[in-house]
Amino acid sequence: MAKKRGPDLLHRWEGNPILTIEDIPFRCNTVFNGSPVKIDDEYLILLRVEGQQGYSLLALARGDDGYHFEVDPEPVMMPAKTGPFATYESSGLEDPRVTFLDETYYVLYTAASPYGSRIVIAKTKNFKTYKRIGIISEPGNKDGVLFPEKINGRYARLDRPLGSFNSGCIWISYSDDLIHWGHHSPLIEPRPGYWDADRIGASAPPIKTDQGWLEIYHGFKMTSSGPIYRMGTVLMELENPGRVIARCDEAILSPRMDYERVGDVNNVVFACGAIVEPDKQVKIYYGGADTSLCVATVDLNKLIEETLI
Ligand code: BMA
Repeated sequence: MAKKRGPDLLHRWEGNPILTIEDIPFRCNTVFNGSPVKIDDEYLILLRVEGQQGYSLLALARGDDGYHFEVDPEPVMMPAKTGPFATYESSGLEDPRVTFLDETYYVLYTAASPYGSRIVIAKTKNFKTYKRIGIISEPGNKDGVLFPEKINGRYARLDRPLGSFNSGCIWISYSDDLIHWGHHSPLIEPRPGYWDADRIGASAPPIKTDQGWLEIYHGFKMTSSGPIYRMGTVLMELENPGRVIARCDEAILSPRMDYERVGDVNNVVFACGAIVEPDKQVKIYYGGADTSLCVATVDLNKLIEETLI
């Protein structure tokens, strides 16, 4: 008998969600989007946790198999109360993305405030102490992800400045020092008629593969009952990632399970990072309905193949 194909390319872990507020040792409203790293055999996930006040902060989860996690007793990053970052973080720290580069873990997160979203870069070596090093975008920008290596001698990142009609494209930019960014150019845009018709943004830090840089991004399509957030992929040239090799037609994951369908924001799957295991299985960590953290897996070659179709 032919093997039954599921509706999604990604395979959800049967034990999803991996984290809910029941797993957070301090009182909070919700836990959702998180960015993973694997250091030796330990998995860490930098999590977005929304407090009861309504703004988000960052917490840290630790585990040894990629599926079971414990969360540290205290948040690891709170919105700055004083200094140059405070003005732009008064409504919280959102959607961290972690990249290992130059022996350092860099965290790009969205600083939220009445001035609009801005991208901040911070760094850590131990995930206990974090040093903010710069505000690297104008207001109206978010979804910043840093490439894990320099490209032709310059740092590179993707982000999503808001464009006309509250929509926006994914852009690429370059920098010599991680603080001052330029050479901005659009990479991909929303596609009318598709699952990513109305808004898109970078999700995971780009993954280097033999065939190019693989970006797992998110997109939404507006419906009469609100947006549906899905995940997809785009492949960029290794030497010049501003050039797209291929983009998936089909979403790789759509909200279908109750924990993706129903929550603080319904119908959302939203990734902030992935781990590529030595056997090329990819674990993609994603928020479900802005109310839990989940994981789904897929073979890296399959992900690339489906992008190239
Ligand atoms: C985006 C971000 C994400 C969130 C998603 C769905 O704009 O704010 O943190 O998961 O919306 O609400």
